[in-house]
This record gives sequence, structure tokens and C-alpha cells, in this order.
Amino acid sequence: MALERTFSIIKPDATERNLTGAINAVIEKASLRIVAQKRILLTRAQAEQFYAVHSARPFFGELVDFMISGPVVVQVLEGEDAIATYREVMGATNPENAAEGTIRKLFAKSVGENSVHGSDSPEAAQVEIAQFFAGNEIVG
Ligand code: DAT
Ligand code: MG
Repeated sequence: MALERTFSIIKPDATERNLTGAINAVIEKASLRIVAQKRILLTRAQAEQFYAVHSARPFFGELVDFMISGPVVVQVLEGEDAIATYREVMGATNPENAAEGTIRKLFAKSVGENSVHGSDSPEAAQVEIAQFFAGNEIVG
């Protein structure tokens, strides 16, 4: 086991329903520490860059429109095996397939409006964290 950091986004469908605190409670209950957090509006360019890996997918336009439709909360989470732990806590991409007690089972509206993002690898975590946070904004 290793102390790791992962990148999280609380998405516009969740901020719109005032679920930031409820989602953070699930995160903290899973022993993940929120070591950086800010509420921002993504620009279209930021959202396109963030999801560039999905740019050829049919849902890309819809995804970018959704991600800039309202405020998001970007976060850095720290803990033992934080990347895998947070993916587990988030639940499956499609809330219909998400396990009981996961954030997406509890709160997601649909496969597109699914309340949270979490990095899927150490490489992605490093790139995603650096896109939104300077080193001195992260306090472990
Ligand atoms: P995850 O967010 O679980 O890592 P992903 O990386 O495959 O999932 O996709 C990124 C986001 O794209 C996902 O959170 C929501 C959107 N998305 C994925 N598949 C979709 C689909 N079939 N229809 C609409 N949006 C989709
Ligand atoms: Mg992903």
C-alpha cells in the first residue's frame, strides 16, 4: 500500500443540487483526505483539454457542454491507494451499474450526468492535478 494522490471533480449536476458536502462526506468516510479543493467554472478549452482522450467518442460534444454548464469543484484526494480507492467509492460510470453506497449509485442522474470524476491511473492523476493546482495549493 502506498500513500497516493488522485484528482476528483464534483460535476455540475451535483453542484446544482447542492451535493458537494454530501459527496465530500462519502469521500472522507472512505479515509480519503481532501488536500486541495476549489469551486470553479471550467472554460470550454479546459473541458476539451481535460477530456481530450474522449474527443473521438460520439458523446464528446455533450460531455463538454455538460462540464461547462455550471460550477464544478476540483479536488485533490490523498490516501492509501487513493486512485483505486476513489474509483471504488465513485462506482461504475453508468449509475445503473454502480454498487450500493457508491457516489454514483447515491447521486448520479445518468451515464452522462454522473456527479463525479476520478483519475484512472497514476499518470492521469499527475497530469490532471497539474492542470488545476499549483504545488503550494495542495496541503497534505
Ligand atoms: P469515468 O468517468 O467513469 O472514468 P469514462 O472515462 O469512460 O468514465 O468517460 C468519461 C465521462 O464521459 C463519463 O464520466 C461520462 C461521459 N460518458 C462516458 N460514456 C458515456 C456514454 N455512453 N454516454 C454519455 N456520456 C458518457
Ligand atoms: Mg475516465
